[in-house]
Amino acid sequence: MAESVRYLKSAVVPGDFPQTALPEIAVAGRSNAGKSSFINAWTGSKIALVSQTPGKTRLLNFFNVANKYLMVDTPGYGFASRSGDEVRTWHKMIENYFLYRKNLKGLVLVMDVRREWSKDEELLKEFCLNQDIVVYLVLTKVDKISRNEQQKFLKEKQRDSGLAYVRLCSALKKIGIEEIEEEIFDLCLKEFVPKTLAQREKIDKKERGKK
Ligand SMILES: Nc1nc2c(ncn2[C@@H]2O[C@H](COP(=O)(O)OP(=O)(O)OP(=O)(O)O)[C@@H](O)[C@H]2O)c(=O)[nH]1
Ligand SMILES: [Mg+2]
Repeated sequence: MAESVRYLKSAVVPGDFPQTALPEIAVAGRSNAGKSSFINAWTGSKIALVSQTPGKTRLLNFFNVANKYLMVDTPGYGFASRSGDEVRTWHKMIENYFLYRKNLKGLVLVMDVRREWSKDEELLKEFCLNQDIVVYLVLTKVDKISRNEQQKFLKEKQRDSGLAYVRLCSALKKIGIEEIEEEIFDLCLKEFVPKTLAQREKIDKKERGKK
């Protein structure tokens, strides 16, 4: 469990993204998939907004986790009642983020375990893999189905996504969260997290100077 997590800022364009040397992971997925809930379970907080209404998260929300890395909550795609303009704005924002964010080391793709792998997930996956960003698939809300179904959906998603890392979890019941946290940390963040105290202090000082 993360020691401390704090909200840094919300942003849309690269010029507004927080400037930091810390590595970053982004959490993306379909609207209402459970992204914000997953971030809260991961960080042991209620920092990311969760709502019954799809489309709650509209901007890229940056969080600092224990001064070790940043986590970014991204707005979901596939929200049917969004207007054409909103969809275009979303596309531009996501494209700018995934193309230009140098800090980004891993994508956590969150899906409701019961949903099918679609071309939206495929696009995000391809986009990231082409830039050597690790893609980690989290199938959430497993508390809603039986163990047999969980295994069935897991196999299906492993097959359809072709991804090496596909894991089951429930943000609600805190199932699988710690294992996922450890695995993602080892895969995406460990080698980039400052190792010495001096390095940590340098980064902290830089961040303080920006406020
Ligand atoms: N049963 C169950 N419900 C969950 C779980 N995770 C999220 N939910 C519910 O699913 C709904 C959407 O969760 P959010 O975390 O807001 O989803 P999101 O992907 O951030 O949604 P947007 O920001 O709108 O794209 C909320 O009603 C949550 O309470 C889970 O593990 N189990
Ligand atoms: Mg959200």
